[in-house]
Amino acid sequence: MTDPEKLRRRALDALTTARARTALLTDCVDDGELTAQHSPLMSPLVWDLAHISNQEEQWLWRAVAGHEALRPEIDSVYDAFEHPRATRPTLPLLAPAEARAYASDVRGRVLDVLERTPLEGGRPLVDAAFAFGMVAQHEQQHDETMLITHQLRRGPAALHAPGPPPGPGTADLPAEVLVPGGPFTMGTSAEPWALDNERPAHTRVVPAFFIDTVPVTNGAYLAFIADGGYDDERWWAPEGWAQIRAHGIGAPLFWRREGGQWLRRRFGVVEPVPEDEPVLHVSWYEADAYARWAGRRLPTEEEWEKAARHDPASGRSLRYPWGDDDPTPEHANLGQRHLRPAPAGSYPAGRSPLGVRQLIGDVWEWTSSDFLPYPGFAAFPYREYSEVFFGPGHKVLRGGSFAVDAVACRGTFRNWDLPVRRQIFSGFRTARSAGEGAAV
Ligand code: AVJ
Ligand code: FE
Repeated sequence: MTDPEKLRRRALDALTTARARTALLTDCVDDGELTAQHSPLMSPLVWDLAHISNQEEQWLWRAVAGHEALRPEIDSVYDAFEHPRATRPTLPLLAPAEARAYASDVRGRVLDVLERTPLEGGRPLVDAAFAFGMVAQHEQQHDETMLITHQLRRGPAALHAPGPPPGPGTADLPAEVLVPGGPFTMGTSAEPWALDNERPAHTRVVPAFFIDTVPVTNGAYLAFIADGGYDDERWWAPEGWAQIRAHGIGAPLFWRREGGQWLRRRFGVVEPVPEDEPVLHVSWYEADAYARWAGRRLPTEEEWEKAARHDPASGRSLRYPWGDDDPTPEHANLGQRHLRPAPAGSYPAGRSPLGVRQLIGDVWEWTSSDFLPYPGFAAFPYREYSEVFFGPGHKVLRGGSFAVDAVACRGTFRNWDLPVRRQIFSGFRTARSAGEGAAV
């Protein structure tokens, strides 16, 4: 991946793929829906649309190519740190037609820059080869954010996609996999588009542990609900107990019980909760409570990454559970190809060397870990990507959901959020230290 022509083609491809998805997410609703705020947790879709292009302008047109701002007056409107999401509808936002015109103006200029910029021997402000990948990932991350907004939006479905293939199920799979103790390489110094928080590669010694072969399913989670899990304070961290009491929470977000049956709303469609699918839209507190109820715990972030990347045969850390090749549809459920996770046990070709499945794609997996810098961390290219979020307030999620594009997904990729969040495409799997507790 150091060949500049290959990087240029990959950047063009990543930018084009991201823009097609942005168009899909913003062309399927009318101007009223684009400018409306569907939830105080989210921006109006038209804010994301122009924010994507404002970042692209700042990093590629200005920082890499050295040009003046195209519209300096709008930078502050699209600065995520100046304006929290709840207040964004009150800003002087570009109207949908203006936002689209701005987006295509910026993209036209940026493609020109991509053609003419040497992708080796980076410029002082930002390394050009990295910057194109960062901008493509940023757009895809906001595409996932916009998909969350679509899920929160009321009214008939605006998005449609085929369901995932049925998959082989879990009958022939062990419930858990033993990951042997010892050192492994966590993080990366080699991936050209890895973000600052994934760097640098370093050695961690991880004691032996067991981890679930597949993510926790709706069926398993229903047993926790049926057993009174939401009414038993023993399982809950104090802040989690306070949250479920204050808001009357008794099931994952978007679920409701009707006539003895659990239903869920999914992108405008109400349907029975499928028992074989990984559970989605749970907070860190719900994941943590379930794990305690099951006599287990959430994996730490380093356990998760060791399960996903460590190859006991070579002692090496792989880019993905299946090896070093980029993801294909046989490996994982990524890229909003389906508007839901695939049944547990799917994608045998995507399993890790030890046999753990669906680590990449389907649902983001909560880990027990706080979001912290790796030893040797250096903020790059701006402190507000990761550094300002480090600390005990944010929990790490790993693996990526069905709404994550391959360009923003690696065995090393780290996501984070507040432990109360449930609108994100979050699920989990459980673990236990070797030699402790009983297999469930
Ligand atoms: C990494 C998903 C937490 O959406 O807040 C987008 C990604 N950073 N624009 C977020 C991000 C700046 C970020 N997350
Ligand atoms: Fe952003």
